Parts: sequence; C-alpha cells; structure tokens
Amino acid sequence: MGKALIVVDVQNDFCPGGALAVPEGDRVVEVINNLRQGFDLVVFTQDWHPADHASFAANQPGKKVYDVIRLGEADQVLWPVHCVQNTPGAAFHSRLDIRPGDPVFQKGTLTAVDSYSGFMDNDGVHDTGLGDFLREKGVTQLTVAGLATDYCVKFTVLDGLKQGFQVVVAQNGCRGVNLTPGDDRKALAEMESAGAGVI
Ligand code: VGL
Ligand code: ZN
Repeated sequence: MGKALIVVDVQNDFCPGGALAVPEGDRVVEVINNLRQGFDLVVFTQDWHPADHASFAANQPGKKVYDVIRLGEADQVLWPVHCVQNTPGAAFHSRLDIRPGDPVFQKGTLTAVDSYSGFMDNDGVHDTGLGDFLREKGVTQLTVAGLATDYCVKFTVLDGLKQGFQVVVAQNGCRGVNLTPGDDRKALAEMESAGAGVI
C-alpha cells in the first residue's frame, strides 16, 4: 500500500459554531475531500471524550477555560467541554467525505489523560493502535491534515515521525486554534525541524 492519508479530528466542535471552534476549521473539509482521491487508505482520528474528562475546565474546580494545570507528567491546557462521546459536537463534519470501511481511531477516551496524538495518549503509555494498524497495512508514508495544527495535527505528526514513518503535512488542509497568534506557524516549523515535509 505504501502511503496513507491521516485526517485528524474534523469534527463539529472544532468547526465554527462548535464548542472549541478553530478559526476557519470548516475550510479544511473540501481540501481533505479532494486530497483523498490520491489515496487508497484514508484513516480518520476522532477526539472522543467521556463527559468527566480531565481536560475540561468544567471538571477542574476553581479553574477556567485555557488555564494550564499539571496533569500526570505534563502541562495540560483546560478546554471547554468538547467532543463528548455520542454528542453532535463529536460527530464528523457533515460534508467530510468519510466512507464505510474507512478506519476511525478514537482518542482521549480515558478520563484522566488527554490525547493530542492519534497514536498515543499524552502520557506516552496508552496506544490507540494506529501505528500497528499502519504497519500491518505496509504503510511507510503519511500525509496528515485536519484540526488543529497546533495540537492534534502537530502531535500526530511528531509521533508518526518517532515511529519511523515518513510524514508530510498538507498545510492548506489544516487550521490552528492559535490561543497565541502564530501558534499554527510555530507548530509547522516544529514539525519541519522534526523531519516532516510541509506541502
Ligand atoms: C484538540 C484540543 C483539545 C485537537 C483536541 O483536535 O487539536 N485540541 N482536544
Ligand atoms: Zn479534546
């Protein structure tokens, strides 16, 4: 098979009107729908949190959205409640071309730890199975697009590189949260210096 397209978290809550809206998040949909024509294997990740997830400010007494706390071994940004399992906000964007049989890897399902990467929780311990799945398919080359450039796209790309895949980021198929202006550009630079191609 050789190559796969990894579509990261193109879900309603990350699009305009959603709980954790990424500016222009919905603009990636047509780009990704076009991109997939060049791939035999297209894999989707889905942010999929229980309602009591530790990354929600609402579940951390005395904390506000965008505060940063220590969670396990890592700094954790506290987010608005988003992508709660089986809610409309967690569903894929209605115009996203996702087909029966396309594999979906859900992440962020454990209450106590967040998961930005499609491969691993942020603790680096809990594996989603994505890496083994891709290796079993003989995939060596990943093209990554989706939401958000500065969180889940970035950590998916960095973990892909760590696991030995060649990785290319489709920049026009990504948008950033940009809690600080320029976070998306900074993330792209980090991915590039870690060895990813940016197209
Ligand atoms: C994401 C923040 C919290 C993402 C997920 O998909 O980039 N960001 N959960
Ligand atoms: Zn999340």
